Amino acid sequence: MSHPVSFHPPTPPITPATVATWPVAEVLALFNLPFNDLMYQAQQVHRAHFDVADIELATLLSIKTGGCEEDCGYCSQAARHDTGVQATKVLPIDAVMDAARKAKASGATRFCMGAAWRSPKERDLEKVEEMVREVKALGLETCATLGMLEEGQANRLKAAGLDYYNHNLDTAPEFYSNVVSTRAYQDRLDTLGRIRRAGLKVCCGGIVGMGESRQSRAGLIAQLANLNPYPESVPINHLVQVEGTPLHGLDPLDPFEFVRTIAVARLTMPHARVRLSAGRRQMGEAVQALCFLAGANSIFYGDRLLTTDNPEAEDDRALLNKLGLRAQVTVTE
Ligand code: SAM
Ligand code: DTB
Ligand code: SF4
Repeated sequence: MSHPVSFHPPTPPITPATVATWPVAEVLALFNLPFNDLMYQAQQVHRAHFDVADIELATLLSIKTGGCEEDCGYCSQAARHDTGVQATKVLPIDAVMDAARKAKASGATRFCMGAAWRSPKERDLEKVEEMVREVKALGLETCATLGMLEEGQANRLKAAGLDYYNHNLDTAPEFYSNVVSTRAYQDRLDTLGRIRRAGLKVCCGGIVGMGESRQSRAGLIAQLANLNPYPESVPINHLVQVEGTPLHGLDPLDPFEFVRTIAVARLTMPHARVRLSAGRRQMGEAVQALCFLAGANSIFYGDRLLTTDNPEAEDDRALLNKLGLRAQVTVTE
């Protein structure tokens, strides 16, 4: 019988910056396992920590689209990329509440509000605080992704009732400058620290298929797994190639590499919700089914991501039914 390579329980916070729970080499060794062994190990860990039939449904809403001053190479919303995405103002509260009510009625338990900002300004934050309060009052879990935060801003969002803040590391440190030049990896880590200190739950993951090596995919997962504690929610996005962005036209990633990334995330962050995030539409049902087998237990649910299409909600319900999976039910006060 084969045994997992080595599982490390989350370590207590001694000196988080210096204690590397998962050396990159060990994470890479997981990636290098024969596919079936990796899948088997990931399933064992998944089954030890979760009901594998239970899939979390999170619905996304872009509350402020386009016109972003950052230069993330994958993103349709950077002002400097000619992608045809129109910059909008912040959505009015009524539109946000309509979308939240619809998300709840169709079975979502988490509502994630995304804004194309480098960081929120004072007036922006006031609007988001109101959105968070009202969405939370509907009984949905709330999540926001607004760019970099100051300490006080994270505290204010927490006080408004925010449950999760999404802020992705996106790739390995050594690959980051190939993708973004307007901020540093350390800026992302600093915001993640502020989110934690404010008592918010952390949603942090990345993108694969940006031309990175397997070593860099392992580097990303090691960074996530070594956050102390590791994120409660780990979105693994497959790059959605958008015309007009610098990453458009890259060779597509081998789908098994994507599935391996999910499996390694599951093995290294056993208690996390691993979300099969962007790129599902391009993936097809068979690859998605492999991702669920590899330990993914959350999806974005609803016809739209931020600026690109997600599978139709109806098709997702049919897929979950076919696979004998069911939507997770979360009760929030
Ligand atoms: N502006 C904020 C930020 O960058 O943190 C929040 C919104 S941003 C669009 C949130 C995340 O969406 C990014 O960190 C990235 O992981 C993901 N994302 C953006 N464009 C993508 C694409 N074309 N394909 C896959 N994921 C993408
Ligand atoms: C995350 O990791 N993925 C979501 C959410 N967090 C905000 C965003 C995916 C965006 C995909 C491209 C688009 O629709 O613009
Ligand atoms: Fe702006 Fe976020 Fe897009 Fe980067 S990923 S360009 S910060 S919206």
